[in-house]
Amino acid sequence: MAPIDNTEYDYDLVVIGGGSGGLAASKEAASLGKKVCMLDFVTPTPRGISWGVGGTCVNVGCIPKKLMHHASLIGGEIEDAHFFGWQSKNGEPLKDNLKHDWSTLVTYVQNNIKGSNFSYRALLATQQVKYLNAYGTFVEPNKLRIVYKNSKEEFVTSRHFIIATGERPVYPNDCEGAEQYAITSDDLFSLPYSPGRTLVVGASYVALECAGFLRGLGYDVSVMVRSIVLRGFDRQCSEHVRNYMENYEHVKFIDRCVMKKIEEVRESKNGEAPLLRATYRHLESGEEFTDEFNTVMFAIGRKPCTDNIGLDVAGVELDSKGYIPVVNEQTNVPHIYAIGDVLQGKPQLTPVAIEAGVLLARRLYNDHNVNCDYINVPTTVFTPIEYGCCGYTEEEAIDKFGADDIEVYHQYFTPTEWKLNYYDRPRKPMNVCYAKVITTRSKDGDPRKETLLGFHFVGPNAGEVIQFTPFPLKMKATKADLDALIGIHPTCAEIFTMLPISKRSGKEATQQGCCG
Ligand code: FAD
Ligand code: NA7
Repeated sequence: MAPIDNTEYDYDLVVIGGGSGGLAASKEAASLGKKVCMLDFVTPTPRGISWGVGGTCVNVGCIPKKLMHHASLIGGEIEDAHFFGWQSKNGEPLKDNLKHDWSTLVTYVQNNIKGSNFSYRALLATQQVKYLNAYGTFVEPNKLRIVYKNSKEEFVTSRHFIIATGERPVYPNDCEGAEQYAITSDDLFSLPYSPGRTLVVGASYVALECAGFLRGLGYDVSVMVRSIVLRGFDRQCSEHVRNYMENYEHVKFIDRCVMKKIEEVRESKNGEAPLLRATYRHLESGEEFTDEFNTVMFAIGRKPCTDNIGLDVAGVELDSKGYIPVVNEQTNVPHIYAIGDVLQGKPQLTPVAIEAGVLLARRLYNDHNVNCDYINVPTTVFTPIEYGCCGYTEEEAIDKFGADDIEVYHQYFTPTEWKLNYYDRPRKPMNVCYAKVITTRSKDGDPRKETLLGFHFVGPNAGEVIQFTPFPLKMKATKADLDALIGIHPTCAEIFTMLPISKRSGKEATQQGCCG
């Protein structure tokens, strides 16, 4: 913790950034009796879009993404409803009478967001956090210049600071017309026109999730992949997600290509999408291709918002990419802390930012000593077939323990709800869901000696299924503990209680029966 300092300051704590981490830390510190100020300011996107307090998650991240993903899943359910007896009043399949309206979805999603912005402001007021909608920059190690939207300027001093400024999407610097004509996820959830034929550039989870729900809403969607999809996730599961999107959802994948130029063929008017011409290049052959899209969205990475907040003046060290190295959220400057997406090498997820913020405030102001545990953090990719995981990927386990010293148990399966007339269904074939558990290997095959290392689940409601898997991982439970669990039937999650087939055995891992 920071050394004792008897100087008088305006605040005990100033939090720069009012996203998931900043809100959590501010409220916790105020609840512990501290005088807290939280700054939150959104620099508009190149398209001029900005939003209210709450940061990425609630405005342009998790929440609108999950709602739009859900909108696309509803479409899939309606498509299947026929097999469950649902039809229009004149006896037609509902899917034959279906059309999605983008502007209705955007209106409801944006109303939901505005409701959250409002309740955050109200909560900050009742919890005695001074909220300023202004941009903060260090001018001295204990002093910030804060600038409001109307350019009014003030200065505040504080004993402690928490940097919680998050990240923003980047545009490529080698694609002509990118910033002028393309969007990022920061613009998508409030796009004022129906996106139409869409090209998503990038192959991370943000790219695949957005491509997935746009396709589910009925748009023609292509994804441009520079190298591999879902870098950092388990390779087998990542390719499985991609294959599902390609083969059953008919998302088009443009492999080994990068963007070169975007031109406007027809501008957006009367609430209609523009028409853009995209020129892209194959990385190996160098061959150039041209195609037309209504929307080009870059999801090629995000940059920490640390370059324009005077961290050099405060003396805070950054790594070469602008992330902040910390030890238990403390930077190299003892009274300045950092949480959330700006941290070097930590999972960039909302619950991680919240947990770090709350625990940091308790350690600073309540004599607590619990640190944020960044290991075994679960996550889910909300693609058309969802993918949830926690712990080691198969590649990481092989790297760490060696291929001979790990065991991989796996099983393809079909959710009960997908089994009616599966041969007529375009999207939900048999045995396309998949579960995999990675363990250490016991040479004598005794599951009591096989420690659990990782859980992977590809199927519906993956987040709900995977949520409790950090628990056995943190408890260092064994495969025998897992086998001893009794499932809830008929669910998808029960698959983890019956995984007898190891990859090494070479046995068929597709599911044949269903109830014993
Ligand atoms: P942020 O929430 O980004 O908040 C930072 C705030 O600080 C912003 O409001 C910013 O404008 C403000 N700010 C920046 N500089 C200044 C300054 N100098 N002065 C004042 N204010 C400033 N995570 C999940 O857990 N689950 C998901 O499903 C998920 N989906 C996502 C989908 C998308 C499309 C994206 C982009 C992200 C998603 N994430 C998801 C990640 C999650 O949104 C982030 O991990 C989380 O928001 C990080 O919180 P934070 O507090 O670090 O930063
Ligand atoms: P990520 O996870 O950093 O991934 C970037 C993706 O974009 C990845 O697939 C890259 O491919 C690809 N990429 C990067 N540059 C290019 C160019 N120039 N052309 C084509 N493709 C490119 O970024 P996200 O946008 O998903 O953000 C993730 C963050 O959002 C996460 O940290 C949370 O905070 C929320 P590569 O594998 O490098 O070839």
